[in-house]
Amino acid sequence: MIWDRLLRNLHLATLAEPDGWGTIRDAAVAFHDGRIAWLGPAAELPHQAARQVTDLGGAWVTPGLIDCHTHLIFAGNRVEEFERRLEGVSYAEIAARGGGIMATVRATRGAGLEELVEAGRERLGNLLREGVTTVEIKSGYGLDPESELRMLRAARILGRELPVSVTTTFLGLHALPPEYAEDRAAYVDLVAGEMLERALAEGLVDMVDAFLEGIAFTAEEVGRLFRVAKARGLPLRLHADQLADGGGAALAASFGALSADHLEYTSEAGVRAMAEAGTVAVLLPGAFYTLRETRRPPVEAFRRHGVPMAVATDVNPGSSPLLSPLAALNMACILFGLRPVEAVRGMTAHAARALGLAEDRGTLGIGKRADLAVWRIAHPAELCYWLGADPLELLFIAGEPVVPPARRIVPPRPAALRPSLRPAARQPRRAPRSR
Ligand code: DI6
Ligand code: FE
Repeated sequence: MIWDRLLRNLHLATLAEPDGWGTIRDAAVAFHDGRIAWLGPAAELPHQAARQVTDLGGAWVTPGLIDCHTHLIFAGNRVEEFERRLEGVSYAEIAARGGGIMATVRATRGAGLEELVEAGRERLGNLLREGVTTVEIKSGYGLDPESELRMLRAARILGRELPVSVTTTFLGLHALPPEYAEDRAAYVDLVAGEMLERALAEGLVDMVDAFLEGIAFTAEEVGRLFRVAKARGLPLRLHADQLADGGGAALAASFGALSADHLEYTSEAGVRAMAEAGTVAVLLPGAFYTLRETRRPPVEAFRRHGVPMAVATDVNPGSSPLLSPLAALNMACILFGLRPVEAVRGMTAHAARALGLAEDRGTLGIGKRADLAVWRIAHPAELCYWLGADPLELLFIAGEPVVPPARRIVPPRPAALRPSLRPAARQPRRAPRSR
């Protein structure tokens, strides 16, 4: 057999050990058919030909990063809400007054498929630029059947268009749309019924998520959706215990959810339930930082009970306008006290587990998907250390080299810039570009 590609002159952090980086200095890696066919110390490299040989000049190589929790498809942004929060109005108050998530829902309902794809593509480019090779994208800013489907279609299009793998999550229970204010049960029925059915029929759903919180949905409402989803064999996630202890961690565990996410207010009993169920704790320091929270997730208890911790950006226009996975790693260390190796494992091995993909990716080993990030650093802990550095040199996705796109901010679109200030119906479907 001739390998497709051989990488030489590199150091590896495989993340394949339960603790530690899984370091192999002076290593080599071979790919075949998009998978890792061999890896180890260069001195032990078998005599085998490769179609292409790439010298990485002493760079460090890690698994491609996995951003396992994002809401990166949406229209408009919420900069005016950012300003109001800085004046002291809380996230929950803004939501209660019809702003917050609902402001983005109005903008997203008024946006066409192409506009959603374009905005998502630019945001996703920022993630690739920092080493992401797999990303999860949630719906949840449509909250009606057509708009939820449009968001999920946009996510699928991005997955086909870009080299990155996209996993979709249906988040119909994100906020209660005002048209159902008097009949919550009818909305839950719509989500668990028509919306989920149609999204499944189009092949748009890899997982199901919900927002369990005082400002969102109750345990009973989430349970109704989860029972339906579980009966359909769908993996579950849950936004849990972000603003208060709503018993979300234990609820997620009781359904055997892949992950419970946020978890600032999770109790020891919740942690224990997650440990027993094998549910991953997804930590989202960008939301903690943006909302200036002070209550930290129970990291020490997760360690003690052996709950795997993942780290993600939670990219969204309200609580985490964070387009930098490396900044999320830094925040996980500085704000939550993770060790750098825990943070990086949280965006590789444990993130893969939160997406049900641990067999396939998230660590480097023979047979794993050849998704690798090549970094210009002298030690992998530097991925957590620098803020605002641009250390990525190259990606390999399914064995193919991908030159990361230039770092770009989302170009301003005047008509969509302040969506909450104008009714959705009057928004042009395609706003004029101004670059
Ligand atoms: N938790 C979050 O962090 C996002 N959704 C959620 O349930 C925030 C969504 C937003 O504010 O737009
Ligand atoms: Fe979220």
